[in-house]
Amino acid sequence: METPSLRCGGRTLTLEIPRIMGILNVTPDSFSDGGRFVGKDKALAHVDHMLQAGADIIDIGGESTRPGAAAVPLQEELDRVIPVLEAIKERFDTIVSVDTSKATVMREAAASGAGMLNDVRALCEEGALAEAAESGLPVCIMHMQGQPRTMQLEPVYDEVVAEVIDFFKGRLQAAESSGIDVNQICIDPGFGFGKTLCHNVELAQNLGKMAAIAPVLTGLSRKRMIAEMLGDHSLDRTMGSVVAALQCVQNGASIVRVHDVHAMAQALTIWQAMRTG
Ligand code: 7PJ
Repeated sequence: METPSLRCGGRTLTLEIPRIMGILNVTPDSFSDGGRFVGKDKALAHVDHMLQAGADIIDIGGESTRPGAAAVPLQEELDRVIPVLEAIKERFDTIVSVDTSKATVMREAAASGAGMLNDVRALCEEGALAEAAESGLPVCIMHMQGQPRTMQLEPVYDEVVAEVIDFFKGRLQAAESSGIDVNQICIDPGFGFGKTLCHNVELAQNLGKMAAIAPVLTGLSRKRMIAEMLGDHSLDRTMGSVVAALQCVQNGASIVRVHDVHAMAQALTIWQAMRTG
């Protein structure tokens, strides 16, 4: 099989080795680095740090989707994301992904040099399929049960893995019908988005089945599931997150979305060296 690669605007990202997507939150309320990178200078300093540490993609998010979070108005999301995106593109030669569900944000992001779209609502919002098609950019479509405000109240599945895979098949068809090149799509099981710890673990164990459909992206960095597995919500989640992400790679993930790029990059370097000799 040919190694998949993503055409990210002017750059190509091959997926023959695992890739790191570094998280840049530009929300005032994000759970782990809330408010820290809202200022442009701080955001740029953090991007510089993540790129030096080995990030292949920078993922900017202006809508908090943590459990319980409220919706963000369009203009506010544009004001948070677009100036930072422009500043990054001006200063760094890297692939910038934009974490959004809104068609207008996708359009503005593509016009401002974004190299990828990352949609936790899998292009289900009005106009999103058409904007993604128009942009020609790679898209990560994520599975979520419910909406952020209520999704963790009582997630229920008969067969979590089969249901998530069926969802991806449906969204891939919808994307293709809208003119999106299916080779430009990554899929993400959406850890913590309407899932219990058991659901999350079962999905992580079955990433290979998803990787047979499309390249898999996973994000579990610093999430509650890490604290739950450690049995302690007061502990630092960095080490747990790195190990969990590495296990996702082992199980078939091509891209890992992380806060702690330096630690992740070290883990992947050692993993590669020990595998390939
Ligand atoms: C994810 C995301 C994820 C993708 C967030 C957080 C919450 N995008 N955006 N996958 N999570 N593709 O980072 O904890 O898991 S926001």
